Amino acid sequence: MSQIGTTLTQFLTEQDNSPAESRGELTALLGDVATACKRLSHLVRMGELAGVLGAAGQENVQGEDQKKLDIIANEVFIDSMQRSGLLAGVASEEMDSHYPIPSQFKRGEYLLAFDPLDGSSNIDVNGSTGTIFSITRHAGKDAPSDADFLKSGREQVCAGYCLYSSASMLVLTTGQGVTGFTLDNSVGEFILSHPDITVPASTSEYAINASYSRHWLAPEKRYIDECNAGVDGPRMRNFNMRWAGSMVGDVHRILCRGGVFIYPLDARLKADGKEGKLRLLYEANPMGMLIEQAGGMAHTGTQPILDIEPYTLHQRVPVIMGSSEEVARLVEYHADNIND
Ligand code: AHM
Ligand code: MG
Repeated sequence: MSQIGTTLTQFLTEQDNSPAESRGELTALLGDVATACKRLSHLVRMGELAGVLGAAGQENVQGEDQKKLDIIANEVFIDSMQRSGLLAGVASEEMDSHYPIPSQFKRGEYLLAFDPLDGSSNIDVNGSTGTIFSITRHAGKDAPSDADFLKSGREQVCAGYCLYSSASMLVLTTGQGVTGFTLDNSVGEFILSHPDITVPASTSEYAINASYSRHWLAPEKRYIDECNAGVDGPRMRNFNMRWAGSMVGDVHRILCRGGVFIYPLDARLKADGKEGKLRLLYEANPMGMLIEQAGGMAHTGTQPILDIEPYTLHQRVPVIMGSSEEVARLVEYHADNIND
């Protein structure tokens, strides 16, 4: 049984119960993920001293302004991962279509989808940011196409994030619960610090960007109004609100102490022809797997996030995830609304 103080590699080796022919693969792949995260953690920490702050002066495929660090993080991650011999291709928030592993490197049978620097509006103000990743299998030896990345969240073999905050933490699941590792900069290793992370079923804390409240649809309006009515309202208790501006920061808090994270579809997004803000393949799916593995719920309001069959690489979805009692309540409000 792994104990606090175990290194990431030791933990993954002990946990590995895959068949002999693929044993060690995920450990090696996650070792490269860890290396990429250590490199990014260093850059984030250096901030202005490394010349990485500020805007890049260009947009990504989704029409969002890129920060310098969005682009650097994408490059650092690919550079750290492409020599693994285990990946067939990589897809990211910052690239229009997937990146095939170049022919000079060995091609493997896994696909990596990732958000290089989530919460990038926090970079310049030294707020929390993170990297989110999702790993699936690629059947066969052929070079993948974008369509090969379109797998439901249930097909993820591993998912996680690295939080860059007061400490850098790698939190991951291989389908056997959720474990957190803290970067010990003195030895350059992620060390097991948070074994068996579980999300409490009940909570009195929610996370939503309240500045969009005028655009919310009926289920979110009702849910948040009831929370805000406090002890005198139908919930008969006071709720607290937190919004980190970084999904990694918010989901990390929820994994630590419970809560519900909501980035709903609203009238503003609908008017733009969007199905949500957050992306399915490299934000909602990996975070959804972590939350479910920790005993919580991850839903769109109409279906569990992990059940969605994706149709496009940068697909967006509404997200409600965290403590199961609160997610279930908001999902009920969505059902009531359909029936109205
Ligand atoms: P990003 O990947 O471009 O940084 O966008 C995702 C982020 C999430 O981390 C965060 O929860 C959300 O966008 C914040 O959006 P908003 O600024 O609309 O509150
Ligand atoms: Mg993001």
